[in-house]
Amino acid sequence: MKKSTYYSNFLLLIIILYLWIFINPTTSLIEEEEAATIGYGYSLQSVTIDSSGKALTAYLQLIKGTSIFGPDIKLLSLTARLETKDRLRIRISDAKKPRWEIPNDIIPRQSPNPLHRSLPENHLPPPLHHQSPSPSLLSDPTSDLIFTLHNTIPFGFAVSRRSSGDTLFDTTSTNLIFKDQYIELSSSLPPNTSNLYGIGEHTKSSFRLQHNQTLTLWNADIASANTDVNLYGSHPFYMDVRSPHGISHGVLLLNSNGMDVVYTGGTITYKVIGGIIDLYFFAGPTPETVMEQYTQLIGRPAPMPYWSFGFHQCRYGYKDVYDVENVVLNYEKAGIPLEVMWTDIDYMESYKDFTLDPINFPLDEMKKFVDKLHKNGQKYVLIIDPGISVDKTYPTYIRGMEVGIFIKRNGVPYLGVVWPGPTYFPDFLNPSSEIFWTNEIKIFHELLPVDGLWIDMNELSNFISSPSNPSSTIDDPPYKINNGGNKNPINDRTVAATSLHFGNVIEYNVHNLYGFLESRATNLALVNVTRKRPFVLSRSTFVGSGKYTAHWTGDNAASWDDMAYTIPGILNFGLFGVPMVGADICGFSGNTTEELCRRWIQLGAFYPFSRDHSEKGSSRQELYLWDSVAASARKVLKLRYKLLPYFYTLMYEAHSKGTPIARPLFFSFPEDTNTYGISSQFLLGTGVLISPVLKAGAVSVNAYFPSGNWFDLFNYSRSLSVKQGKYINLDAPPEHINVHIREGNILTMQGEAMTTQAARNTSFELLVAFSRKKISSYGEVFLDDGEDLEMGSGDGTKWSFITFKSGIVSSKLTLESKVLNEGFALSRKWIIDKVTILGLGSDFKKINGCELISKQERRKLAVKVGDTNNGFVVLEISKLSMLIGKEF
Ligand code: MIG
Repeated sequence: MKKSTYYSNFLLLIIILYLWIFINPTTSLIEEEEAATIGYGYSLQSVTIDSSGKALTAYLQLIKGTSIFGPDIKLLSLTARLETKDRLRIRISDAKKPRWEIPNDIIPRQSPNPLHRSLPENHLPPPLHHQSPSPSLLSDPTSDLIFTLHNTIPFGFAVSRRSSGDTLFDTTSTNLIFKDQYIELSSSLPPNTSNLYGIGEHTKSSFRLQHNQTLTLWNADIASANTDVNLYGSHPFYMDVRSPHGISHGVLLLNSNGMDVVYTGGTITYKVIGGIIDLYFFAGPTPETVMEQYTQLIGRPAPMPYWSFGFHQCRYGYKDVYDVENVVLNYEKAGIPLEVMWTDIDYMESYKDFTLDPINFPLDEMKKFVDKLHKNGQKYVLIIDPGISVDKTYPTYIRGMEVGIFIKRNGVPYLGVVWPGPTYFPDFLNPSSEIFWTNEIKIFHELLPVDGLWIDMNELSNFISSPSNPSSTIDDPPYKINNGGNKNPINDRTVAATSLHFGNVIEYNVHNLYGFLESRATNLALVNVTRKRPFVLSRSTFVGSGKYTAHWTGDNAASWDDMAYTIPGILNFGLFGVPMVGADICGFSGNTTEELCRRWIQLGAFYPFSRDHSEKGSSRQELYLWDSVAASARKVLKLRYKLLPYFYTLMYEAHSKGTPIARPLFFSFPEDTNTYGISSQFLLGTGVLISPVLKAGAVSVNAYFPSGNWFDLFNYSRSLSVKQGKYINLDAPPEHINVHIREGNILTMQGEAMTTQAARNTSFELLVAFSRKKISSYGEVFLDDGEDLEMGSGDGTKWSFITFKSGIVSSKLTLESKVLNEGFALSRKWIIDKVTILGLGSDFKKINGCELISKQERRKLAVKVGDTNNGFVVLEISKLSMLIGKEF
């Protein structure tokens, strides 16, 4: 055969192989190859259940291996344990050799297995009698979760819900595969009743996961304008909301290795290239309780400073400090509140962290600028990147080399290229990195007192890809995850997988943890340096990142689609335990338009984290640049600032219970299955519904309203009475976004202002959306100084928590408060000056009188009866001047 024909045949073969892989995207090679092989998988070897009935250990013996992706591990140990009544953990690993597991200081876990002793080499566990028909059970009567281990060939397991008999997870119709660099675990799901949310980070058009897709997790610097590919963070967690009652549970595969999650609707299959199976089930049964249970394990979200709920302006490409100062000035002139001014990498000298460009951002001017911001009650945040410029005259580099802080490969620091050119990357797995990082931040903070830090490029992002080391399969593992949607090499534009971290841990295993670790180090550094509650914004995240950082959804484009996709993006991060999340308002890349920017600020004013940001070279998009955008911005940000106490109280709820700030509708309406598929609206807390315009040219919005009475927050007398949940076509003229409060909620609001600090000095207003159906309407407010390290802990002298209840008691309408820790609220002399009550029937047009009763006083109050609309009466009680810290 001539050489050329040989090659062309070879090429043809490769093309055929590729085509074959391509047309079979959801079935693995193993399933294909082994479909006909009988007896593949593992069999149970011995099962021990401890006396409490809450923990079980078994050994799994390989029946027959497969020939691809490397040799199978012959003996596995399995433990299952009800760690709490609401949490079941199933752990499967090599019985004889430790494998990579996420360190306990990253996510603290219980010791995996009270029964398991590492098996000595050459020792086999006693065989099980395979004909034994009875499965082994973990079924503790206090728990709603039941674990069943089936003694079949191959073995399988299932998790079910005691109260409903529903099967939550079931591996029995599939085979477990467990190799060094390939683990496959699959469960069947009831496709008609199971609704999955989560598994990210990806940009998606639909919040509910659609069937027949592969979700890849491998942190990458891929712009979020790309849909359905792996992005900056990895969260192998989903919530399963079961129709028709919305009974929910959560599932976490705690694993930091690269993976593909294949979801068909009828099955979910994890294909993981390392680590172990460490699977957690959270019993719910409501979405809120799933979040409470999930964040109990992974860590509760960090409290965010009060000021971070103000409006933020950023841009990549600000020319100099004067440019930035003008932006601040123009916001003021336009009467649009601006809380935080940001600078991107432009401020640095040659893109080196902790330096200032002496020409365009000279220290003296920057100091004056930051000082002026602070005097105005405003804040300043800037960006830092992980890559440290390799420059022998650069102090940060010199100090880093002295402590040997950088990730290594082949015995020397791994050399990458980022903005400054050649860079080394700090190894945040190294315990010394915290001292190093804190010191760098301290030195810089002494020069320029920044209020928060923005950490970018921490996937890790690298402008070059290193060739694989041919002598191992680490850089180029046998199973190719679908990196970048294109099965890109895992080394693609990141640090090589064979690089080494502290303790000789390979990058391969900890790649997805880098952003998490940098967030932790940055958070701790800010705590040490400022002694105030830190604000960190990280692009890359992992399970548990919420305890250290906020997140934005990265590089979207200035397009209508991308604006719409921010809603699923933000809702997902709520489920991931990162409630402080936003998206670049008006769009990052490409040129925005007046209309898009106007609609985007209308929506973005209600993101938990609200920041306008754009790319260098794109047209400028500060909100004051167009009159119509400025007018809209004033209107919606005014409402945001009035709602600041509500946002902040939701932050407190997130911090104490893990409940997201921005929530899917099914959190409040789990019995309404129509809410399961909604991706274009969201709730703030339980009762504020945001229904944005997401289409060019539209002046109305078709929005879904679950049953109940809803009141327009921009105009209280406009209301909707919805008997049964339905879509309603609402007017949405160019300057307007529909924001409604549902009956049964009481909002604690304050006045509008140009800064959060000024807003906090205004008096409170209670807005009661009265409910005739519910026994009482409810609301709460958390108050503290907004920047204490702790939020709501300690001896209670530094915070107050007040709840409000309203209902009809012996034919009188009442509103009462309960105050926990009155001291703090009283010390601030905060008063409630106004109460507005919506949703009363026309019988309230005539009122006999109104009285304020508290321990201290009893006085008559004047009530204004407002317009009747749609059969509702609005009552206003003003000039109340009652201390919020005193119960009434
Ligand atoms: O290579 O710092 O997502 O927000 O403006 C791009 C410049 C680096 C990516 C971030 C974006 C930021 C930009 N950064």
